[in-house]
Amino acid sequence: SARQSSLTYDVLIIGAGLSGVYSLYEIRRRFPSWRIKVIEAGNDVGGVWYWNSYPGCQIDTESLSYCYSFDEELLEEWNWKDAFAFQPDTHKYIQRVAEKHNLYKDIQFNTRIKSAHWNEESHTWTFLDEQGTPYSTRFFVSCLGFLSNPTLPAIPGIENFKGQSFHTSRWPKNIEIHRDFANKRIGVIGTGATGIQTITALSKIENIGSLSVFQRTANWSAPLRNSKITPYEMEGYKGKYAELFQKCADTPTGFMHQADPRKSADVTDEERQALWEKLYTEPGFSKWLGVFKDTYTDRQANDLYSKFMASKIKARVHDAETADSLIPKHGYGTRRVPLESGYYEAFNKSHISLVDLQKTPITRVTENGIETSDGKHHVLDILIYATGFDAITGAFNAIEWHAKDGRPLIASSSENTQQPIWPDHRPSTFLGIHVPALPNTFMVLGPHQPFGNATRSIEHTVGVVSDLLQFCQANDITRVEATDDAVEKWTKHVVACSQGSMINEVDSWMTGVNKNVKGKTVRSVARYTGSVQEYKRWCRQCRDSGYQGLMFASKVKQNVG
Ligand code: NA7
Repeated sequence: SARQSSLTYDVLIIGAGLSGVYSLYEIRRRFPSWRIKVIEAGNDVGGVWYWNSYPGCQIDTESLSYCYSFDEELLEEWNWKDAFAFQPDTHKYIQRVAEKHNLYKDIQFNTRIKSAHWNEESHTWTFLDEQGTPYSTRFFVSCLGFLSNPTLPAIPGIENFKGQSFHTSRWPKNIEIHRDFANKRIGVIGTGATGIQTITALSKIENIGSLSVFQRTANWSAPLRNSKITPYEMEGYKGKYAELFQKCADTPTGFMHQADPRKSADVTDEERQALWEKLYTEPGFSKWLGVFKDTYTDRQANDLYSKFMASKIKARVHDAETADSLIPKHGYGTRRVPLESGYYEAFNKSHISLVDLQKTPITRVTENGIETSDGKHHVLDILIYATGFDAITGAFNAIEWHAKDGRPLIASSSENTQQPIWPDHRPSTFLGIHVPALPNTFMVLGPHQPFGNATRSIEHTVGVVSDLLQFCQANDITRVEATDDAVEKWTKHVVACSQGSMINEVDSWMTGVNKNVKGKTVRSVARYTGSVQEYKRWCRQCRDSGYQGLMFASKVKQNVG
């Protein structure tokens, strides 16, 4: 590799979750002589599976289809205990990957990056951590994660609460629920995938005092239907991994599930009902992704399915008013569908209550509880914020960027008042990998990457990035940047693919809205919803055309781009 004395690393990776761990493995494998480093804010590998250790935290994707496919030996070795693994197991799995491939030695933990400066003279990035320690690198691989920057609710008085309070992704490691939550009055704000898992888990702890659920928007949730995997079954699955990964490669999302090719109206009422009932009894995302193909594009089709799902909720919740509050007003599946294991039944317990914030919004948090607009004071000992994340662009927003032209990435500041590269948190990218004005930056699981199974997506993208690095190495290229044309063309394509989907009509982290984050109020298209196959085709075409859409330059040779 072309080295310069001032350069500390050839590749710096930020984040040691599933993206960062695999990036380190693969880039080191392909470039054995390069100096590669991973910087991680937490004190272990795992990313979301490190940070989110709240009770009941588990995956809604089949673990067999979510794990890495690259290491056949590990597939043979690893035994999943549950069809949908709980967080401790997924975390152990990622630790095992890091141990097996001796990755820990190149990962620096407990280090949070605060700023990034591009140096045009040297074609390098300089990152500064919280302590001001610099890390210089030629190439930067962003593995920052799309749900890694937690947000607290913008509610008056949250700083006044005197009891214990924390965000679900910052669950205190020393809590023993049976002991510490005994007879306590607990409040949970938020009913997304995290809130639903937390609430369900807490509802199964017999000795808690009370549980108050503060729900602003009801979410459509449906049964996960988890099951144990016996050692005998696991042996059988090991022979079928190749087939399973192929199946995932053939679906538009990388999940094992895909839509029924028929439209809702192509079949009789009875046939429709029969498919829905069947999906309802199946495990996993099939009741989100396995439905008739027009369910999220045709309002009537969606209404029918929403009614079916509403009837399921009504049948499970005894109190009619509570059931009514738990049934969402938006169409089924237009937000991420959280999967549950007894969520609705929780509300049949006398010590668990739902506070419908549509009817009685929170007015403020007090020293010992929450006050709602009806004047009621909900007294609490423990307050849990399941209030989600500054998603997708949020981890980028936590770093102060100094692009090639000095522009900030997302937020302007008093020191830097220039128009940001992503105004209103709206991303523009090339292939969801390249960011305008941030040369030598490659995103894994960044904005505009395909919606779907994260690990399948990671393995593909890291391959694309590694191919590009190989091209750079072979041609002594020290600077890579997407052209404005390529960014415009791809970003337009991403937006075009999203059109016609009902998902765009609803605020959620998937449409880039979070009212707890300053300026994040405009809906944007943050993920690519053309198919994974189409995405791969774009990436292949870019490479096979000799990287059309990218500009190259070299500090070693004459400029080559
Ligand atoms: P989500 O899905 O963003 O859910 C956050 C929840 O917190 C949601 O119910 C919000 O209500 C609620 N929230 C946020 N701010 C407030 C305020 N100020 N007042 C009341 N309620 C509030 O995050 P999750 O962690 O559950 O899930 C994130 C993803 O992780 C998930 O989809 C999986 O893919 C894994 P709102 O809906 O905004 O009205």
